[in-house]
Amino acid sequence: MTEVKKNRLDEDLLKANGRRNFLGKSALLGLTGAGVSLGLAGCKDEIAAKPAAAAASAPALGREVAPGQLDDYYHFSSGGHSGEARILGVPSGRTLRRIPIFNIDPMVGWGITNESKAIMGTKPDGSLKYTTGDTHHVHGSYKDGTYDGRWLFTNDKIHSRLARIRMDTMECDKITELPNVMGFHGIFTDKRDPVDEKINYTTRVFCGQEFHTPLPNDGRDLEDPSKWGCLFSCVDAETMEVRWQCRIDGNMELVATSYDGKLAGSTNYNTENAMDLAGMMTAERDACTFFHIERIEKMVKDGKFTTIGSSKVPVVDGRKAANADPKAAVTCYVQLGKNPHGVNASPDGKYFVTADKLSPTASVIELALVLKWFAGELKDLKEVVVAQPEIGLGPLHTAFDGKGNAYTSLFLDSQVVKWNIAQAIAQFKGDKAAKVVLDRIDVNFQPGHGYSSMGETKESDGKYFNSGNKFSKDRFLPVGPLHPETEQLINISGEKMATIAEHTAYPEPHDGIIVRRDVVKTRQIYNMDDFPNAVKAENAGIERKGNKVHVRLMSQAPAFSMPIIKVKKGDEVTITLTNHDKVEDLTHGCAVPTYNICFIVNPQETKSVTFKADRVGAYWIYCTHFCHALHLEMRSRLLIEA
Ligand code: CUK
Ligand code: CUA
Ligand code: CA
Repeated sequence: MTEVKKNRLDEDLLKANGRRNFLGKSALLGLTGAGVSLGLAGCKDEIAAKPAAAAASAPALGREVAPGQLDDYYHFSSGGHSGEARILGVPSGRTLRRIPIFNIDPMVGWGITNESKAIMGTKPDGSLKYTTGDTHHVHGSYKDGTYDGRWLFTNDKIHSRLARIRMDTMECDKITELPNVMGFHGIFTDKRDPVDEKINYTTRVFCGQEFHTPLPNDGRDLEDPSKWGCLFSCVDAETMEVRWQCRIDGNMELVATSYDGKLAGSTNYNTENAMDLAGMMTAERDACTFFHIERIEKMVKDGKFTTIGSSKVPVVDGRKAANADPKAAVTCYVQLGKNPHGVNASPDGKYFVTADKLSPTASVIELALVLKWFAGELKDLKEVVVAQPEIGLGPLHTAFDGKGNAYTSLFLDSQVVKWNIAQAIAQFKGDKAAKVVLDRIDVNFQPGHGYSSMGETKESDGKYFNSGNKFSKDRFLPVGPLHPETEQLINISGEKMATIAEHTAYPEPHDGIIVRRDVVKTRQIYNMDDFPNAVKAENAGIERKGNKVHVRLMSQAPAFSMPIIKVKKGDEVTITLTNHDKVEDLTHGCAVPTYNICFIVNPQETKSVTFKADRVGAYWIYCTHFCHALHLEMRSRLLIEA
């Protein structure tokens, strides 16, 4: 029991003692290095008071989560061109769940059942419109500046779609395709309403467009890039409808939102509006484009917008030429380093920090000054950049510890660098004694995103940092030419960063968030009445209407409600299956051999599939999910007669 406690972070205890005070105790014991302070952070005083040697000999502190014990954090990760999202445990690194979104997943039946197809979107013939996707960023919904555990949102870069995941079941429930957008990359939820004080939660999701295209993309202007453009889209978090779009100059990479709800920003690496690699690197400086949310919504309200092609979504002009007057502008373009990549909001709500990829700098933008510029009270927009520390080569993304420090991934240096924001500002003002860079750690290898525990909220707690490394090379057993990627967990609770663990990731996660476990409240059993097509004893059985046959089936371990199902060749068969087991973790499967059908039903859940019975014969419908000692016997005969 003691062993287990040692590795647990106890939030209440931390609060009661005060983190600084508590970590101070660890420091007094002379404990530095991998995971030690993390491991001790949650233990009772008598454990902390143990001799240093005893504590130091504990195995892999901060990483081990004993059998049967739970992780302290959820790690919600994107899955790149796998098209899915994932849930891992922190600090164990255990994979807890994969959430299919834009991909097909036979384990759950995503892309196979009628219900999932309706969410994914179908062509007139009923087949899926798309079966591929590329998820880069996962962000949660907010309330009072921190996660409210309601929704996750993620992007599909290939087909410019935004997906919503409900966090009680961890299932995708809506997907929206953005009109006239290609290369939808950056995404961020808003954190409150810019106007209404009472709306202190997420109502919008902002989506950036990375690849400019003709607008509309209907064959016109193919040879005239001056007419191409990029749209910043605002999606309603509740209805998932696109509220408005804002056309800008250049492009959009990552997106960030301010804690007051007033501003969104997006890095802009192609201010050149170039068509090729060389062209996109000609300007010595690029920009972060800022959006004044309240003003854009006012313009939409006042009818000051256009529409593009067949889309009815209002499009506001955010290009430079139309936004020269600060007092009326809906956008501004803040100059910073060359080809910037990430932009992240500091948890104190004061700054956006950009990682200037092709410059060795990060840029710190003070948001109050951006608002001052929009109010016409700042002479020069350049003044909003209050620091630009040199931190290393290939900076991509920045995370925060809630103690004033930033952690930026350096792709080219293959490092994470810890630096202090206040010191960077002092240095920018001329303080030669400022100590900006505090620590560096090598990562294996070449990091993309880095993110910290609760780091994108006001509750940033400075414990864990995950480095999403793009190459693993020789770190794991070789498995052919395709290597896994590395998620490298780093303890950032002390002065020095220390690696706790490395684990593999199936390509290719980009970004993620690390969420305290108490934020997440999942349900274990569905409510049967939430499914309008639920099969109950009174409607179970076969119903025929012409050549349309509806098989209403129930499952209860270890049997399906019908041992035999007879249909005729040429019938269009719909099987609706409701799982009547009301026991936690008692899931059944349903597979139909040679008909390409495979899905599961969780306790009290209903799903359906439809197929054409175009081949005669006997087919054993069987349960795919081990559910009972008689799981293998859980089958039903489908007889398709000539
Ligand atoms: S991007 Cu991949 S490492 Cu899509 Cu957020 Cu930076
Ligand atoms: Cu039901 Cu296996
Ligand atoms: Ca550029």
